Amino acid sequence: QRRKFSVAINEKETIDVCGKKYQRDEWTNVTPKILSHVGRNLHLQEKHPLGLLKNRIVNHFYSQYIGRTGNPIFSVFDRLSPVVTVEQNFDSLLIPKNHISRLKSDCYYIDSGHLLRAHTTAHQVELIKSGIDSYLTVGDVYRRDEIDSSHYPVFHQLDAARLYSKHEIYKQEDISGINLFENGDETAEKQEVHTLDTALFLQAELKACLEKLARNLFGEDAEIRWVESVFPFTHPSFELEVLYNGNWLELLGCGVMKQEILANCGITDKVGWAFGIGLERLAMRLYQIPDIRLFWSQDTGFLNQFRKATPTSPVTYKTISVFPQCTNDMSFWLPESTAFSPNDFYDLVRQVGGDVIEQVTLIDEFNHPKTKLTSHCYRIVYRHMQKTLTKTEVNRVHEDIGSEATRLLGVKLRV
Ligand code: FA5
Ligand code: MG
Repeated sequence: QRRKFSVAINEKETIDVCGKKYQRDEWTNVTPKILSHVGRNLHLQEKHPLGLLKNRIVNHFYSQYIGRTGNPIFSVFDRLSPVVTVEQNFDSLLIPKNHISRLKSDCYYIDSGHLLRAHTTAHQVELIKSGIDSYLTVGDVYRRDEIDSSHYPVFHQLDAARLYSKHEIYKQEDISGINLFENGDETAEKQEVHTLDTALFLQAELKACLEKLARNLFGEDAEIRWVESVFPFTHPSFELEVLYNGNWLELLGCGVMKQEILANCGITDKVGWAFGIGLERLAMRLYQIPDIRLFWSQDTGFLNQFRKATPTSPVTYKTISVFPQCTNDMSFWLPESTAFSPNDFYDLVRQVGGDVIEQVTLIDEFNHPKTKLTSHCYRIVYRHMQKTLTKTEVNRVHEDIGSEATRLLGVKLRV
């Protein structure tokens, strides 16, 4: 059965996403393959490992953070549309106009004004503007990236923010002499408008909150460490890492919210912190899931292992069976006149080959001294999750990739 590659990347005028039509323009780079993930909502499936993990984190926050009225402090938003504006994903978070994270080679744009969110932080400003002081958001996020067992172009994040007013920080009676703000200098520890006390309070609350979460998930004696980091929307910023099989694994990014963002939301009397966690990495660590593609599997051999689980039950995933890999290289000359990014090729490989593609790596680059042409050689590793692929099946997909790359990217195959 020959694979049909019917909806080519640039062949239709409009695209439908979540029931809305968008006019294609020069920014459009979202593929049908990527769009087929929109609406799967793995994080909303109660017995899916991502749904179990999400509920485990939500339950932790519900039980640990309770307000004066007895209600949870954090509200949960897990059904926000993954289609966001450039303003939401970038501008509202003070991400500079020329920041690399905005590039077409890194994001899935629907048109020049819309993209599939690259992080759940895209919802921060709308939620805070609507009057919410503490929230958790959970959702699918989309990034163009390399392909291997721990990178997939769609993954899930859980973001949180918490705001504090002066009387929530200083619980004593008379707080009239205390200021959250000053007209100072930015240092490694604080923003210019925060007093050092404000900044240190927020940093301590944030770290305590996340250490408690990490210990809930990984046990009291999990080895964790803080690493300084940089985000355009927080200062100071940190990453939390956990020791996993002898390697430090990055779990999340976080920091003290930039006061300018709160000011843009009309908030002048509160300060806050925020964080964003990648759910797949956590789930892989928690359930011993060896390959990120498994989260998308509809195979009962995978799903049934979680069917009886509750958010706190320990599940250790057992690999159903391992089928052999099949490796095939492809070399081509890059087009002379148009731009070419390896991510374009990675997308195309995924588009044509689907989930039988396990890895794609650029293994060789060569510049011809006379013609000035550049050639790339990619190694494509094929592996089916449920069966052994025959050489003929692999060759057929490999040839399809070659002819689609020729047709759509303008490359010239070398034989
Ligand atoms: C962010 O996305 C920030 N929005 C996080 C944040 C929120 C910082 C609020 C400060 C305040 P980053 O790109 O590092 O940051 O991604 C956050 C987490 O998502 C990572 O720590 C990692 O766990 C996960 N993640 C990132 N890229 C991938 C990927 N390609 N595959 C799987 N997980 C990933
Ligand atoms: Mg990071």
